[in-house]
Amino acid sequence: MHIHDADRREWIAERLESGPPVLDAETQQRVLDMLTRADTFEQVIQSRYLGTKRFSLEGVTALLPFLDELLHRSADLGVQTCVMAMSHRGRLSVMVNTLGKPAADIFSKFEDVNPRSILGGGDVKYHVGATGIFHARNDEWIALHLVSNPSHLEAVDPVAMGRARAKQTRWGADGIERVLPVTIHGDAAFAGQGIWAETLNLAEVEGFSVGGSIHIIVNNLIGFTAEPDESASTRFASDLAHRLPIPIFHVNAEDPAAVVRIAALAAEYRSTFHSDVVIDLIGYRRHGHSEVDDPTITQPLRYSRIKNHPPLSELYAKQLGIDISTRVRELQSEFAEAQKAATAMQKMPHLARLPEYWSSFKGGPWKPEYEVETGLTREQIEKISAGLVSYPQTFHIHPKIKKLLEQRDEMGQGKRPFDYGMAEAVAFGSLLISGTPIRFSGQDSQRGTFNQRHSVLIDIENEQPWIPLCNLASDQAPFDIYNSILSEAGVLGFEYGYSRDYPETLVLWEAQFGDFANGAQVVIDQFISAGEDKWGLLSGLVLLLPHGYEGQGPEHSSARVERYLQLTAHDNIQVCQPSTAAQYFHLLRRQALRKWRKPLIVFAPKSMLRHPDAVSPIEDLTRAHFQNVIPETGITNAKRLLICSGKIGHELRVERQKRGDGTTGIIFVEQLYPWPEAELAAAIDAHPDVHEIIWVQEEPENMGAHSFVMPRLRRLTGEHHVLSIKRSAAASPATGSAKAHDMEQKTLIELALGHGLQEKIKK
Ligand SMILES: Cc1ncc(C[n+]2csc(CCOP(=O)(O)OP(=O)(O)O)c2C)c(N)n1
Repeated sequence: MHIHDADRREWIAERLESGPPVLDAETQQRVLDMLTRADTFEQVIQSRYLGTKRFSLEGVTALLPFLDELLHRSADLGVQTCVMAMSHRGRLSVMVNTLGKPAADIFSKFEDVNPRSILGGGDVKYHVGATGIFHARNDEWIALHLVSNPSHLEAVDPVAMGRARAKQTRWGADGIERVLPVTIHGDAAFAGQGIWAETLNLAEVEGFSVGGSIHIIVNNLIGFTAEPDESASTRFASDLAHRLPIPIFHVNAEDPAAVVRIAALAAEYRSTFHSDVVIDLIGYRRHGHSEVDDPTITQPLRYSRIKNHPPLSELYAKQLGIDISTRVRELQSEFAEAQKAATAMQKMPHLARLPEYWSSFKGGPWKPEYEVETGLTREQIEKISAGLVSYPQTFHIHPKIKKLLEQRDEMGQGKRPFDYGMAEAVAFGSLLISGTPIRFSGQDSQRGTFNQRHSVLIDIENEQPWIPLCNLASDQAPFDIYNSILSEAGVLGFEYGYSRDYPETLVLWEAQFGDFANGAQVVIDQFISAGEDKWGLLSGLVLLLPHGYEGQGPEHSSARVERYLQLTAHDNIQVCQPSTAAQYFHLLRRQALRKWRKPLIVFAPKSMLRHPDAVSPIEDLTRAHFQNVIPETGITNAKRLLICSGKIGHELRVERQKRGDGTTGIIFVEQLYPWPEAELAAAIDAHPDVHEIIWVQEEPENMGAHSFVMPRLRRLTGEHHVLSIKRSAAASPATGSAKAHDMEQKTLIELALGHGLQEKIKK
């Protein structure tokens, strides 16, 4: 009744008020068989692997007939792919009974065969992803993709939506008819986790909508040991979904006919209205949270009743008057055979197959052969720039934007150095023209938080948009840039998911300020940095994190460089801080053009956007590569070397010039990870008489790259005693006082450029 559209309410009422659900004999038999399989599967695991966790579905086994009917009906309605996400509860059963994975493959995970092959990597059996085929009764089939997920409940929700959106985009105009997203939740997690609320908020937003998804709460009325009133302030676990005008069906999981009816209705409603649908499937939990927990300690009365309550397969068989004992024995021996086969396995089977579009991309360690040239010719730059500064004659342009485009025009012609905004636009333009699609999202990203991007121009008389990057060439790839909802975890998870199913697209997510990315820490820790190690899954997602100490207080200074560096190992991610416009240009192009797909963390400029020392002549865009290290070339044979990353290097250069200092060299580390050992060694060796090497950073000692860089620099420089200059260790990233910031910054620079630091320290 909270759905404001009367047509939709009537649509539901008509179907629900047409009498009780009736299943034909064939469907009844099929449902009974599924319930029998579900119960027997769990019972076999319980007897064979006593004391291991499996997160049994018993008590809500009706999930299987629900999914079955949902998929059959969806196949009738044209669905060909289903992206499914679920947590631990019943996952193994869904893998076998819905995705059709061989039971032996699942049992092999219990046997934990060949552990040496995954030392330090891999994931537990109830988190790994799987792919399968669902054979529908209309002779069509649906490709099923069960998304890999971490233990962090609900974190997979936006990832699944992003994946579905990418698959829909691949499909083209009828993508939403062909690709169905389904998410399966626990009741406590659905009510409790904010990332889920963020994901729900994406449902109708342009750029993020997936034409409706089906959300199933496997509601066993308990969360580990917590009662429903301890998990939510609302009557139902599903009440959060009331924020959207979407149907919420509370379904008795002990009533198979009702379950099947609502499954069909959900598929039809989604297909008719392109709307989300929530199903609150209410049952119980037969065992403890996992099978090693004893639930009688916390819920003794409930569990003494559950002990005497027969499984649904038995109840339903009785209701239908069918004897299932022979079928149960058949299933028991089928699963026993599978278990025997699992014990003989030498290798852990792969449960998922990557789609064909991943075949040309590489993961694993970086190799020199992955490198590509990223420079453009002057003619190419001029041509792209001309497109970037053009707009229709009828377009009424804002006077400030007119001026900006005039300046960009001069940059394109080599008459004015490039700033970051234009460097980014030319990088994007060149990629689009050569066929790489671009998807970009973040808060206020179209204009740019720092008034630097202006990718979408607004007509001052009618507010119609004009997007130069969409109008460069008739055969160019699509450019999509979205101002996202005010969420970090939800949107970053979505973009990570999108990158998982569209490796050919350059996918970028921008934090408003880098600090805010820690609202999405779960996505960064659990998916972006660990996804390849745990699941062998790659992503080329770019995170743009504005970073730099500029006196704006504790929350607009640090993108937490240290966090990303701490997450690095096995070339899992790239961590870069491009210190010039041209470097940013090459970095973006490198990310798109290399076949090596690794997440890229970019500490992006703020004041550096307009710093005169950070602009680049057009020649730097025609150079071949991104430089992992920018060596000191202005001074030969420096006596002291300051090594740094990002904005502080420009401040040091400006001050050095003021002081007329001709003996201090400044080296920029542009890629912090993978650590550019050889390039940095060469940059240092170019100054054989150096007697002082100092790492300089703006961040406090316990933050920034300090603890990552120092041991590496010391190892690299051998006999040199490497010193460092940084703010004192602090609990908060930066001072709240602009004046205190200036004093601190001046001290840093004075320490760095005042000669004889070692002497001073000794004294
Ligand atoms: C974000 C997060 N917090 C805590 C946990 C630990 N945990 C695992 S399962 C669980 C209870 C989940 O209850 P519910 O969502 O109702 O699902 P059920 O296990 O009952 O199916 C908790 C608290 C977790 N996995 N993820």
